[in-house]
Amino acid sequence: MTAAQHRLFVASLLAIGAGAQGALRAQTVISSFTTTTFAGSPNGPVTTDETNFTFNNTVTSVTSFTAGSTAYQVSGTADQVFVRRNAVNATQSSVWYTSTGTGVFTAAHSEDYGQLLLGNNINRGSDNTFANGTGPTTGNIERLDFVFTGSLTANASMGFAVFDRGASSVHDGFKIALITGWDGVNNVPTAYSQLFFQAPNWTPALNAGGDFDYTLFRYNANNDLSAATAATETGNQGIGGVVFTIGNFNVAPGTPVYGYSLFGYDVTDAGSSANLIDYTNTTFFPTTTDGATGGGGIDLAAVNGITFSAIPEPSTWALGGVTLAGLAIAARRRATSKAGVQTAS
Ligand SMILES: [Ca+2]
Ligand SMILES: [Ca+2]
Ligand SMILES: [Ca+2]
Repeated sequence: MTAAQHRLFVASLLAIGAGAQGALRAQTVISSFTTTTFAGSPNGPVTTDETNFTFNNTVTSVTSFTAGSTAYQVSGTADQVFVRRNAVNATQSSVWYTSTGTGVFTAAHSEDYGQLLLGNNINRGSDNTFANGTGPTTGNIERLDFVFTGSLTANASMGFAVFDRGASSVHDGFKIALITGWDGVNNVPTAYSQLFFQAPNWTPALNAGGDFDYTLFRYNANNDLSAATAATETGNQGIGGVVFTIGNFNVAPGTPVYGYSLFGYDVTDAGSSANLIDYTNTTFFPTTTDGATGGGGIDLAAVNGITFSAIPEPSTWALGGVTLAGLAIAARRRATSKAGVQTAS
């Protein structure tokens, strides 16, 4: 190989490396996922307004997923959730539960909107989360904060996933930013990463067991879900998911991260992430958000505040094996050398 050929060879390797890094920096639609189910004991009635309903208290958690060529596994769980509503908005909200028959629901009933969403259970979630209005199909949330009180340390293999109930290719758009500063006294974010997004109508829809039946529960008391105003509307859809890595947020490895916030697709930061802090500023958080896929229509599955980490590829393990073998040979050499020294003394 001539010097010129060598330079070309090195340049092509660098180009391949840059391409791979570029791929890692984009959010990626999840192509498959695995779950673990924890069966519960059925109970009902749980509230005066849902007297005829049974909740099976079953938790079905996402344990791993594949996005692009990377597999991820659960690595952490947030301990706090904050539901940010603008007081000028209506008090309506809407949630969904997977149903297994008339009046029988898979998950546990939740009496609090935030607690319903926090954790890892694809059997329930929120409906039209960021849609504003007085109708029953509105969630009236401006921002959802999922917080790791002790903070995380950003690393390149870290991923944050968002799951939406929906039909194939019509999943809802939304925006997301990492919380990089947190006031633990007042429980408010003080700094954000750059705002990132998933455009509407993403595909494919996923569901480990095919589409499922769900029932919508409506409420009109902000986060208080103890008394439903309606619970008869049903549907049949699947679950889609998207993973974001820290590269999407322009956050350097080693940076403390306190969790992330989700936003409707109409939220803007006008080029400054500081504008994401005040969710009551209607310049950046419109209070007229509609429930369309390009607005506030996302129907979150309750897989929120979970960090995932990329599972090293087999080739990396093989390389690690070679390295370990090398270390073992070096260790034997040192042991032999040391033994020799002992014999000499
Ligand atoms: Ca949806
Ligand atoms: Ca809004
Ligand atoms: Ca929706």
